[in-house]
Formats: sequence, structure tokens, C-alpha cells
Amino acid sequence: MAYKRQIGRLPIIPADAKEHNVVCHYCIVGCGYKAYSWDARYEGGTAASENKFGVDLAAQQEAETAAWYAPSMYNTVRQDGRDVHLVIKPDKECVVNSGLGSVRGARMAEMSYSRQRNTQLQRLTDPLVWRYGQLQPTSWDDALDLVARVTAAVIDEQGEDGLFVSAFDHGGAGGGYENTWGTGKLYFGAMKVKNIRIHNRPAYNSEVHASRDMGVGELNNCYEDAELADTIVAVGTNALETQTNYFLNHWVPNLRGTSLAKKQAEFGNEPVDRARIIIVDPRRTVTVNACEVEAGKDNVLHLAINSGTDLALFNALLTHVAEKGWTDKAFIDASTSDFDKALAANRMTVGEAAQITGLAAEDIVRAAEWIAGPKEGGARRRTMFAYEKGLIWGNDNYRTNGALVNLALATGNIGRPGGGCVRMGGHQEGYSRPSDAHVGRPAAYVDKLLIEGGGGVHHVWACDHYKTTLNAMEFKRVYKKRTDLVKDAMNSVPYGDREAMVAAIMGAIRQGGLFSVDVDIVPTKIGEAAHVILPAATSGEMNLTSMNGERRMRLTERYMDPPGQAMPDCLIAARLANHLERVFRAAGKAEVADKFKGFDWKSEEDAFMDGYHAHEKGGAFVTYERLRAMGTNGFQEPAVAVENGRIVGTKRLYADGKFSRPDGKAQFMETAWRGLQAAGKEAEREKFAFLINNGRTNDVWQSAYLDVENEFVMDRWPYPFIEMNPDDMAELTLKEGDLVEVYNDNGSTQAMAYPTPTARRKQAFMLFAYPAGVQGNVVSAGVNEFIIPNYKQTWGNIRKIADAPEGVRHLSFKSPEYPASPA
Ligand SMILES: Nc1nc2c(c(=O)[nH]1)N[C@H]1C(S)=C(S)[C@@H](COP(=O)(O)OP(=O)(O)OC[C@H]3O[C@@H](n4cnc5c(=O)[nH]c(N)nc54)[C@H](O)[C@@H]3O)O[C@H]1N2
Ligand SMILES: Nc1nc2c(c(=O)[nH]1)N[C@H]1C(S)=C(S)[C@@H](COP(=O)(O)OP(=O)(O)OC[C@H]3O[C@@H](n4cnc5c(=O)[nH]c(N)nc54)[C@H](O)[C@@H]3O)O[C@H]1N2
Ligand code: SF4
Ligand SMILES: [Mo]
Repeated sequence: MAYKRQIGRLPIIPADAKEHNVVCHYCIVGCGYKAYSWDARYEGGTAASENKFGVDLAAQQEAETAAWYAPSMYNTVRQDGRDVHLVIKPDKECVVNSGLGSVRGARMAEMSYSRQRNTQLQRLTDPLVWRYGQLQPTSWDDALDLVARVTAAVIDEQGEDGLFVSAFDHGGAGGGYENTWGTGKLYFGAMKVKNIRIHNRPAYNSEVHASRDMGVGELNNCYEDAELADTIVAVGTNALETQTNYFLNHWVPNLRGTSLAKKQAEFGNEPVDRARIIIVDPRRTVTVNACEVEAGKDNVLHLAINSGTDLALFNALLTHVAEKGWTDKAFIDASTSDFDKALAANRMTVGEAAQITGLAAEDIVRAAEWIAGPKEGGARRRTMFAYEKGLIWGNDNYRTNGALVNLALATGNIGRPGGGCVRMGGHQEGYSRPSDAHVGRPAAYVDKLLIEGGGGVHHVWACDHYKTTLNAMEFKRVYKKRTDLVKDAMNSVPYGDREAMVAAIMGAIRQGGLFSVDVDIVPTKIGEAAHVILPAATSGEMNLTSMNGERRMRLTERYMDPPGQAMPDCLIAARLANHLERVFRAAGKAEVADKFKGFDWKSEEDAFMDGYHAHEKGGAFVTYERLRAMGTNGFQEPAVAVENGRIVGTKRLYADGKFSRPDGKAQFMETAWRGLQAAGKEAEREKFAFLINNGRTNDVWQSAYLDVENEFVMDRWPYPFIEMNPDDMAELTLKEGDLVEVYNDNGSTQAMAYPTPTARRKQAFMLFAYPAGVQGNVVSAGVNEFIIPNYKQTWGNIRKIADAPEGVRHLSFKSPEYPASPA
């Protein structure tokens, strides 16, 4: 049977419940929530004086009332050692979401660790070490001593290049300014680690090098710009499912035409209308469907390009716009450099682009008109450009990113209300680290080095490469082999003898072994290979700061206790630094030991003050106390002043026409088309029948690390889906829910067929990073010149494995699209 919550009634939030500011710890949007908590022994009442809402709950509430909450927003947790009721509900006063939740964020409470209500009991509570042939719980000092000794021994023998690190670089759960600073100060301050990679890509680099190199920071507008734009250009972003409340609360009003008054007020006598939207995505997403319903089909242009051909489209648009004389000459002259050079180098006709992209020439021309054709009376159109993983993990990422920024600059749309050329974003942001300049460019291809036998010790912070990396099957094969060598060596030593243990581990490392330390909140797939596992506290179990996709910074306050001995990541980094200092000092290496000073933090606030407050632009204005006072609205970075105790931020970047290059000008980039750029991709495309496009779905968060213990998600997706055209399914004698193998020369994986009439023939779309079938197994090792992976351009074959198993018989295979008017 399909999932049903068996909850009869929920407690009423009493008037005296504690209230904490919360930012949803999942996606980039960073919706504001409030956590209400109160002692488990009582609850509020229906009288207005007895409940937090201050309304008479015995009376019928109006449809849009904030005086309610859903079962998924409730739990019983521990707070300062006592049982409390906890409600985490969307905050109507937050300008980001205006009270909207999402199928992910509105489940934060039920996704919390609760021994009383048996939720998320898989959470790690104690450090674990490999002992007696299995992972066993131990103390922090015991675990960290082993990690420090092995790490120090590897550094002694191989130098700091023998220490490999995988680490988050973002905000929200598994990140935040406190934690990026903690890990950053350890690996880039105390040490100069070079073989380090970021959680979602196999090297330490930027996803958006090109934009930055051009002098255009990638989060340069504000969410309100989506309400003000005449045209939105959405490239490789499925915003309804992946940046949900940004789409619902800021795009939809403009698509519906309900933000016209706002536009009129902002733009005086320019003609204003509801937004048009151009969506560049090889597949018809539910975002395309939603836009058609909200804006009307005439206002939506879905450019279903051939996978990986965005660059050709952007170059043709630039060429056409320039030929029509629709560029912003005044802006180009005042604020940019190299326009003519780039225009000449990138020249591509509409006809050529139509060939490459598979689009109709007239659709490309129409797109150019929607982007830059003057409005009635001659005013320039205000066009906002937004992109995410369809571009970022797409073919020739660097140049494609540059080509889109070219178009935004040429049409004068950066720094201007209703404009912007921005990442939509993944996680929230929360980057604060000492300089990474020593890493160099291109940065080391860490996965490749690991596969080749490089490194002796690997510290893994909040990443599960077994589910999320490229070339994943080969990575897992080698990683298991190398870590097994160390496990076998550890099994040969009596545990009490620490010196003999370290010697045995080092012996195995010399034979090609790898010692693996995993810092996470739950047991992971890569954690199966680990020798030490360290339990982290996460957002809400600690105070945590981050910013969202419009640079809006907030503090999520600690509202519950972490499970067991779990600690904030920044403090784990600090304690590890303390142990490394001790171990190096004991070994008579005082000079090395001294580098690990400055980690005497007692709280996450100490890490914040040492990091963000002392080092980041505008950080001096920002403290926990001030952030608390700014509530769920916070301020937009960078902070520029404090007035009457309130932090003053920056609504848009580059509003003054000055860009982030030494001469203050944005630089156009030469981005000539060069086909499928990553090694082996073109051959893969020719050899295999299906495009294995891949990405996300609304109700699953990332590698499903919490979802795997959530019945709501597991009931819907016991196996990862693969969307297929029904005619392709018929050819393979597949029925809905049947299990298929997806395979190519990189590896193989398994998924559940989901008939999708809107899918183009031979173009499948598979859920990424799912534990029951890892799409990354079939993604090749091919990257660009800066080691940016190319997850999206993957081709493979599909064959039937089995009829739909029992576990999928209850599933619906309906289309997720919704009709224009209630059917
Ligand atoms: N094929 C394919 N592969 C992809 C992508 C794709 O589109 N296609 N996308 C890429 C992208 S954009 C991303 S972001 C990555 C995601 O790749 P990963 O970052 O590896 O995966 P996540 O599931 O986001 O999180 C990793 C781990 O963080 C842990 N965690 C959560 N909160 C905390 C915390 O507070 N502290 C600690 N220490 N751990 C915590 C979780 O338990 C989880 O095990 O995948 C990438 N891989
Ligand atoms: N529900 C949910 N939301 C999330 C996440 C989640 O796991 N679940 N993860 C968060 C994270 S970390 C990230 S990075 C973001 C990612 O957010 P998105 O980038 O929106 O998500 P994806 O599904 O990875 O990819 C977006 C689209 O790229 C398209 N695409 C594939 N190939 C191409 C191409 O060649 N060109 C173009 N133009 N498009 C192409 C795909 O068809 C897909 O619809 O989502 C964030 N939000
Ligand atoms: S849209 Fe993103 S930030 Fe907002 S509630 Fe949903 S998952 Fe959380
Ligand atoms: Mo991401």
C-alpha cells in the first residue's frame, strides 16, 4: 500500500514555546523556518491566549492561515538533555519563501534524530574504529589519536601530498561558514594540502571558473530580479524540483503576471508585461510544464537542444543579437573589455547552430528577440539568465559558462534590476577558508590519483563518492581493494598496542593500501571502506551560518541536541588539529607542531569569529548576536555597515558597473565551439544507443542520506527511476516498474523503468546518486581542462533484467505534469 502517516492528532504549540530561527538545511534557496519547542509534558490550548499563534483554534481557520502545521513538521527530540516537542514550520515573514515549505524542507522535523519516535536512528552517535574485524564504538580521544598518528606518519613519509582530502565547500547541512573555516584552517592553514577535492567534483576548483575569470561573480542578482525580468533564460535548471520555492515564490508571480504592480513601481514608464521564459534543456521537465500552465504556452520557449550543445546556441544568439544591433553599446563601452575580439572569435550563424543543436532556426531567432529585441518605445528588455547543473556538469563547462556570461554582458543585463547572470545553486553557500592558491590550476585530479594508487591517508568530510562521483564503479573497485589491505593489516595486531597498529597500517600503505577516515552524520557507502568514522552534528544541532542564492546570510540556531557524542564539524577539525599538534610535538617536531596552534575553539561561535568574522569581506560587521536579531531575513552579503544594530547588506552586485577584475571591467571570453570536448565522449555517443541524462527529483535530497530511513521517500522510490519513452520501452519489452540494467564501457547500474511520453526517443533520464542504483557507475572519467566533470553527457545501453518486483507494485507511474485548469 502507498505510504500513509498514521497520525491522529498533534500537540498545539503553547504560547510560551521557545522560538528559534531556522534556515532549511537542504537546498540553495534557504527558506526561512521557525523551530518551536517546549517541554514534552504539556501542550498549548485552543484559546488565543494558550497557543503560539494567538488565535482561537476552536474556530475554522481561513485557507491561507499560518496557524497550523503538518505531521511531517513535528517530532519529539532532546534539548539540553530533556525531551521536548519540536515543530519546524515555514516562516511566513521570510522574504525568501513567504511561508512556503517544500516536499523536502517541510519534513525537516521528521528527519531529525528522535529516540522517542524512532526517526533517523541510523545517525552516528559515537566515533567508530576498525577493531576485531569490524567497526566498534570508542571515545573521541581514542579515535582521533589513531587518525592523528597515521596522518602524521604518512606526512612524515610522503609529505603533505600523501594526505588526500575530500571536503564539502558549501553551506547548509554538511557545511556552513563555521565548518568550511574549520576544515580550511586545518588543511590550508596548518597544512598546505594539494591533493584535496570538493564534495561534488574530483578536484579543488570552481564550478564557474569562467564567470569569475571574466570578473562576474556567479551570484550577482537578487531573487526579486526574477519578479522584475521581462524575460527569464533558464539553462539546465529544473527549478520547480531543485530550487523549488525560489521558482514558486519569485518566478511564478512574474509568469502569472501578478508582479506587474511591482514592475510598474520599479520601472516607471517602461512598458511592463508578464515574463516570457526560455528554457534550455534537452528534456521536457516539470518546470517547462509549470511555466506553460502559469504563463501560457505562447510565453514559453522550450529549446530542447541536443545534449551538450548549449555553447553553439549561445554563440549564435550573441552573433545574431550583435547583427541586429541589439547589444548595449553604452554598457559595453563603459564596463567591459574585449567585446569585438570575442564577437569575432565566437561567430556562429543561426543556421550552423540549428545544425548542431537540433533546434529550428526560427526558434533560435525567436529566443534572440525575447532576450534582446527592444520593447515598445525602444526600452531595453530586462533579461535574467540562470543556469545550473545542465550547464555546469555539461559539455565544455568553462567555455559554455563563458558564452552565457558573454550574452548577458552584451545585452547589458548584469547589475541591473530584472537582470543578472547567475547560478541557480545547489546547496546553500558558506565558503570561508584561507587561500587555496597553492592547489594550482588545473588542480590535481584526486579521484584519478586515488585510482592510480596515490596517497596514504584519505580524510572524507560529508561526501559519499561511492554514490556521487564519476567513474564510480572503478573508483569503488580500487578504493575497496586499497582500504581492505589496511583492514587486513589492522586485523593482525592486538588492539592495545598502538605503536604496532600504526606500524602495521603503514606497512599496508607501503603496499598500496589506503587509510580512510570518514566524517559524516550517518553510515555511508564510502564509510563501508573506512577505518575510522567520526560522528558529526548537523544544522540545528549546532549554530550554523550560511547564505542562499541571492547571498542572503542567516544563522540557524541550535534547537536540539546532537545524537550521542556527535560534534560540529568545525570542532572535529579543531580536535584533530589538537591531536596532530600533540603527536608532532611528541615526535620532536616542534616546528611542525606549532603550525597546528590556534585551534582552541570551544564552540562553533569561536570558529565563526576566527573565520568569517575576522577574514571575510564585511565579516567584521557580522556576529551571532546581530544575525539572531536579523531573524530569517538576515542580510545580503557583503555586509557594508551596521545601522541601529542592524546589518546593512548589498542587494545586487555590480550595480555601479564595476566588475571584479583589476581594471574594474568585465572581460568577454573567446568561446569557440569545439564539439563534445571531454576525452571519449564523442565515441561513447556514437557507440551506445541511449543518452543517459541524469539529475534530481523533487522529493529526494541528494544521495538520499536521510531519505533512506524515511518511509515517505522510500515508499515512492524503492529504486531509482529511469524515465523512458514508451516506444523505446516497447522495443525492449519493458513494462512500467520493470528493472533494467544500464551499461557502457565505464560500468553498469540498475534502475526502474518509468514510462514518460514526453521523453524523446533514445533519451533516458535517471535519478542520480541513489543507493539502490548509482548512476555515476556509467559516467566516464572524462573532464575538461580544469577537471570539471561531465556527468550529464553519458551514453549507454539499456536491457531488461526483471519484471517489476513486489516492492514497486504499489507505485503510481502517472505523469507528474499538471493541467492548465483542474481536470
Ligand atoms: N551522475 C551525477 N553525479 C553527480 C551529480 C549529477 O548531477 N550527476 N551532481 C553532483 C553534485 S552537484 C553534488 S552536490 C554531489 C553530491 O555529492 P555528495 O556531497 O557526495 O553527496 P550528498 O548526498 O550531498 O552528501 C554527502 C554526505 O554528507 C553527509 N552530511 C550531511 N550533513 C552533514 C553534516 O552536517 N556534517 C557531516 N560531516 N556530514 C554531513 C551526508 O550524510 C552524506 O553522506 O554529487 C555530484 N555527482
Ligand atoms: N529536489 C532536490 N533539489 C535539489 C537537490 C536534490 O538532490 N533534490 N540537489 C541540490 C544540488 S546540490 C544541486 S547542484 C542542484 C542542481 O539543480 P539542477 O541543475 O536544476 O538539477 P539537475 O537535475 O541535476 O539538472 C538540471 C537539468 O539539466 C538538464 N540537462 C542535462 N543535460 C543538459 C544539457 O546538455 N544542456 C542543458 N541546458 N541542460 C541539460 C537535465 O535534463 C535536468 O533537467 O539542485 C539542488 N536542489
Ligand atoms: S526549496 Fe530548498 S530551502 Fe526551501 S524548503 Fe525546499 S529544500 Fe528547503
Ligand atoms: Mo550540487
